[in-house]
Amino acid sequence: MRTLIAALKTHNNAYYVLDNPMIEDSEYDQLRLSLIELEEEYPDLVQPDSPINQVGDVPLSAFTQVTHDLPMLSLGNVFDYDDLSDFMRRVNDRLSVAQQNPEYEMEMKLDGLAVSLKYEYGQYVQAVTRGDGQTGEDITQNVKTIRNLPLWLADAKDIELLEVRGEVLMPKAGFERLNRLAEENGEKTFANPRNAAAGSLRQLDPAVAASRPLAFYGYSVNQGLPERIDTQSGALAWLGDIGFTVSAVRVVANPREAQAYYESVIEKREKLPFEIDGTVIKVNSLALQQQLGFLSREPRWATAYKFPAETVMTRLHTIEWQVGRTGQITPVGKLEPVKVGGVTVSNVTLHNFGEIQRLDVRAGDMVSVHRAGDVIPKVTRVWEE
Ligand code: I6G
Repeated sequence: MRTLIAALKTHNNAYYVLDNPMIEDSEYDQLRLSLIELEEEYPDLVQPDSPINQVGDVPLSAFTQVTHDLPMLSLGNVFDYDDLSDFMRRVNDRLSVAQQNPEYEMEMKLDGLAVSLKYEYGQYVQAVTRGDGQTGEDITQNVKTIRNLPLWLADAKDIELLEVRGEVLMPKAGFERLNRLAEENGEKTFANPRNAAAGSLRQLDPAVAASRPLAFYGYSVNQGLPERIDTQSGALAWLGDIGFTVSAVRVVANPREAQAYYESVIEKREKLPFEIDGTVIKVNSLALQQQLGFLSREPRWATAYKFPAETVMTRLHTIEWQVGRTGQITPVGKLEPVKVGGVTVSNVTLHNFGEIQRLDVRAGDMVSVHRAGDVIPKVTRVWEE
């Protein structure tokens, strides 16, 4: 049973998190079946971390509201190097001379949904959405079906209450598969992986949630962290050690190093298996975090260093017809200039008359313009309302 569980965990991670299956689905099913048979034969030996009961309980009629022990706050934003330096200067202003220029921890800002998990003596007991920050919805049954979520933490069996927060997301490949399937079945498709993840967590039937390719990435320990751990980077390393998936961490010393990390993440962005919308920078020392505290609803010791928006709204003033060298006529939308993907855009190709008909776009419309990476900007939507 232990061998089968270890193999299933490896393959769940390869499939749901890395999106790189190592065996055929039929072989995977065979492994699962072998474990189910052993569990039926030896019910007393069913292991607490068995992935078999991770496929969804009975449907709910509604979600219960749960008040967070500690509020789930949000992060402030910075968008460029100057804002980032200002943030780090403001941190310094609140620290003593001896505490100046603290170490910072950085990680990617995953574009998912924040959830709070609770484990009692190592056993998974609850998952709650962020909600309004004070009160969220109990989504314990749905989150339980997430394949890379540890249900049993052997290394935390002596911890009365462990609260881990993190992000539930749908990897890009799983999202595309899900939408392709929905299209084939004539069902509604999701606009993006984040919406798909949100829709999956809101399912009242956990069996539906179980069929969705979701993953959980931990980003903080809010209760029950062993006392010997005194940094955010240490907390994440510990989460990784006890069985959680966590994203990679970089410790930086100054704004230049922070900027270099941010730029290295932008470089990697397209190739990542999931969507991100920036990076997060936190004072690494947990004691200094405590000392710095909060301003209204945001921590003073952390901020999101966001990527430039890739989809923005603007007005399409007119449509002009350009005649190319070969005589081909191309409609070009003249936009109210707008910053998208880090550059200012004032013209957008509408390709051909068919595209204008498809979008039903007219002079004077409010439109969404999308520009990602080096790809030319395009109109993705017309806002009729
Ligand atoms: O919304 C968030 C995403 C990622 C966070 C966060 C985070 O750390 C990587 N950290 C904090 C402290 C908060 N929100 C409030």
